[in-house]
Amino acid sequence: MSQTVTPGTKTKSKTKTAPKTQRPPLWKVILLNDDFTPREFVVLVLKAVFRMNESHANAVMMTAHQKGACVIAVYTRDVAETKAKEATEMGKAKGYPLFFTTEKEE
Ligand code: TYC
Repeated sequence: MSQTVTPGTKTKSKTKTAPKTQRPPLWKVILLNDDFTPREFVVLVLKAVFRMNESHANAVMMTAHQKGACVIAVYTRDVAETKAKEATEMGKAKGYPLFFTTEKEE
């Protein structure tokens, strides 16, 4: 069997296949509301650990305050877990119940 192939011409099926490069799964960091941590302290932690500016940190803090929780960012699992732990520890060091958790993004 013979087939003429023009250089640079695709002879295979045009059906799209999944890319070979896999992106790592992402994990959400979630801020939980509580009745004790001062609002200003939550904002301070969001700015320090999650590199948020004042207005974004305020908006995120208020969403958690009003709705009970707020997804604040997505990272690879390692980074998400490290930041959640670090931020929770900052509250703990001051005696506050401030809590950050992580969840896999589906
Ligand atoms: N609810 C707290 C208060 O009224 C403030 C707060 C907001 C705490 C968001 C945690 O994730 C939080 N002092």
